[in-house]
Amino acid sequence: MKDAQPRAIYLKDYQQPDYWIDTTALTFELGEESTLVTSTLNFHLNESKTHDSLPPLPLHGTDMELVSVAIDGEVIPADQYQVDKHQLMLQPKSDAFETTIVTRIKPQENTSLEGLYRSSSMYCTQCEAEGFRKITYYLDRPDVMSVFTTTVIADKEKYPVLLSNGNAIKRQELDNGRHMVTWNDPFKKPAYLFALVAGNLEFIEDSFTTMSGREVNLKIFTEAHNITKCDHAMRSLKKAMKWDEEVYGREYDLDMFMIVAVDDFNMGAMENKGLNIFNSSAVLARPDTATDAAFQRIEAVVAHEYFHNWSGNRVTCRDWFQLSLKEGFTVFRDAEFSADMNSRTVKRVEDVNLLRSHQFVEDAGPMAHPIRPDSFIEINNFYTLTIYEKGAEVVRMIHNIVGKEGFRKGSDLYFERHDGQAVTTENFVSAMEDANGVDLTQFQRWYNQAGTPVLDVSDAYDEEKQEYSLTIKQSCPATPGQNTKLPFHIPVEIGLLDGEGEPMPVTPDGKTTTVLDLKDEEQTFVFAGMDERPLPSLLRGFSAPVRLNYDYSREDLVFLMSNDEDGFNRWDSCQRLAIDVLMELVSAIQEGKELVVDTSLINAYGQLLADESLDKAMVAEMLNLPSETYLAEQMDVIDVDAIHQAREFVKQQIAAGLKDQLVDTYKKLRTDKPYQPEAADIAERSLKNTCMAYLTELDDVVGVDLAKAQYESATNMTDTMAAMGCLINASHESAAPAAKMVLAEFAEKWADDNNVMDMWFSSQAGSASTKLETVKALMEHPSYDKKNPNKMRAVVSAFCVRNLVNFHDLSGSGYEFLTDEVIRVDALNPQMAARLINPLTRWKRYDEARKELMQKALKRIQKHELSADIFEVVSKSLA
Ligand code: B3K
Ligand code: ZN
Repeated sequence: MKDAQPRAIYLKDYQQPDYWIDTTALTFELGEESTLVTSTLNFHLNESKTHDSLPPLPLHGTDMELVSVAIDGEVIPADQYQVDKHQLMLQPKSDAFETTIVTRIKPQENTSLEGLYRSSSMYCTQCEAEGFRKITYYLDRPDVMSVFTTTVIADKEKYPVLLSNGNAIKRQELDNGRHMVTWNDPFKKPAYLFALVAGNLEFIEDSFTTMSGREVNLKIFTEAHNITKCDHAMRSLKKAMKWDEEVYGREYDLDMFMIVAVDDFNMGAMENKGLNIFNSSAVLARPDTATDAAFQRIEAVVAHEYFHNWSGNRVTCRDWFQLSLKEGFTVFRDAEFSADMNSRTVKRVEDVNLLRSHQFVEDAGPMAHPIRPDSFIEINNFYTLTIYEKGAEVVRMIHNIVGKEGFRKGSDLYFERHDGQAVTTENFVSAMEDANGVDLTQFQRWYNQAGTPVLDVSDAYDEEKQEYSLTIKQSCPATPGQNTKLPFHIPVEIGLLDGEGEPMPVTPDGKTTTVLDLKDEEQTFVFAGMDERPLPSLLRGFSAPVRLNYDYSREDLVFLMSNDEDGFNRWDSCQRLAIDVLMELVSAIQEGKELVVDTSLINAYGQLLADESLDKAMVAEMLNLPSETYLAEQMDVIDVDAIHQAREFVKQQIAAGLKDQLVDTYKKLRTDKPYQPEAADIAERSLKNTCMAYLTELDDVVGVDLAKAQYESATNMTDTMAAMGCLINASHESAAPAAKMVLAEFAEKWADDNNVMDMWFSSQAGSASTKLETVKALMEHPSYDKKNPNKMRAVVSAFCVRNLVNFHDLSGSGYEFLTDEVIRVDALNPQMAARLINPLTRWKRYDEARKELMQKALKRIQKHELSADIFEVVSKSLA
């Protein structure tokens, strides 16, 4: 370890700071060698705390050189303050005072991508969660909110664009070819929302008139070679601004809103006040460079960051245990936005897929935590699917409990009550309760208890009484530090179908769908007036983030697939059927039995293809077999080889059984319409490319020829990538030469486009047909960059997360590879290392041989000098 073992901090220890900061004035002198930061802070004593005498003032600060400290204009000699690796301790002499602190930092050498750093030719910042303390000494905690004024001084030729939060209030030419711009942000904010950008950037510009008639100037900045790829992000921003006014009554509050695209970024984007900084992969798109998925992701991320202006910035978090207050709520908001802009059911299916394949795994693993954790060692490890996606599910449940109008009343009250404050998840729930007169006391357990609840459902029909009853039992597995759980309040939306597939009334007033409020460990719900035994449609719309067991027969599932009025459950029934068939094959493989695919699955798929009245995007979703990751989730001891083999076998059988229909559908959907990233067109491309993927599974030239032809004639990146992906994935020999040719041609054409090359890398690294040696060779490719997070995600994570058979190779070579990478990256960028290591933390789920190898890998990492990030993950995984 670098220092003493990092220690956990606890929510129960939260205390307000002894001092508040009213104003923060910063001056940055950006130099080629180092940057000088001068901060002038106005403090006052926190009167709500009792003090015998003036308490000391510890300021956070790390990785910087302290040049000088002054209080109220007087320089303090070094023996009157203490400074160490993590803080600067001052002793105030009055209850209101001004500090002036000068520090020197080296952004050029900052590879952690936290604080102020360089990305290609520019300077940029990332301060959430605790990056501001790498810039200057400060009370770097979200409950300390202050008004910021920022002056940036830099060489004018190299850095003509100098940006910070708020409005530019002064510009000036200086000596030696330098210039200076001063920005002021009138809204009080915590330091994690501070941003600075300096570079030779171009921009596109637009404007938005808010609901009260104010004109807001919108700008998207990027390096010159990417300027033609910003239009989609701009359109998305304007849609998001309008939607937030219409749906939440939220208006933008500054005269200017800016987005900057940077290539080196640890996550997707950051909601800094008025100056969002984005991973270039979440902004840049042109039909020839980005897929439908990228277009949709950009729309969602732009909206997400914009929505934070209210849910996160105007009302922020009291401490980092409250992270889901802003993230869960904002993910819910962006999901609803995307649902309104595109297809609601498809969006729901995508989100539930992500949750079930990845968040459920997290919730069952060594890092499991409630959406409001009660302790952590390194907060960066808690930007998780649990905080974000499960957090959004919890907000969605509240939305469904109080209804759409009730939710709006609740959010209005929340924003009005807490504008300008740093608050807790309880404050959010209270606003919802107070605005609606509901009691969410038991519901709050969702915030404090980790783990995915399990519902076991059984039913009975009493013909004489004409009564149908559903008995639901809930339980929740133990998670680290929480052995037993209290019952959750779980809203279970259901419907009942009669023998003809018609919906039956389930409420006294004749509604065909209803929500059962499950609050006890076991509850029975009785439905009267049932003249036949119904088939239940359970957990409609995935009304709660739980696993649900009910003993459906395959016939039941096929029946629900075509008759359920709930679109989400039609998809889910199809998934359940596919899982059932696939898991039967997994057992057959393990027992060395002959493999036979149940024709009910193939027939059901055939019907989906035949029914032209269905939404094409949904058909594509239904034809997509559950991922290997999700299938792994279904097994007590994961058998990656059997899963892969079973899934490949089913794909081939489907392709063989439905070949003509697949070719037909493919041909019908081929078009030369100009590309539009609109729902209907996306749906058509998605179904067409799904058909092609099946056809390339067949050991004949039909699919390969289609894919080659599509690659050659494609007019957009969606079709190009789909064709290339099919050729890479095809396991049979006839596809190999075409795949090789296409990969070479693609790499030559797109060598200079980082984001496009990321797709080239990841489609190979994530494919089961790519062996570890090839992955290592990819990392020597001239377009690879060993320090760039997008490249690491495209190669290392794609291999370890998606290419399961090769990563889990019994030789242990995949684990060795990841171990080496984690150790290498941890020394540069701990946040990234802690993301990469994730697949190793799941070792308990594998067979003895793999368990041992994975544990050995974790122990090898543990022997190194580690960041707090990796220390926490490794020690919790081995505990
Ligand atoms: N709030 C940022 C995430 C910051 C992550 C810091 N490790 C992006 C977002 O959720 O909008
Ligand atoms: Zn967010």
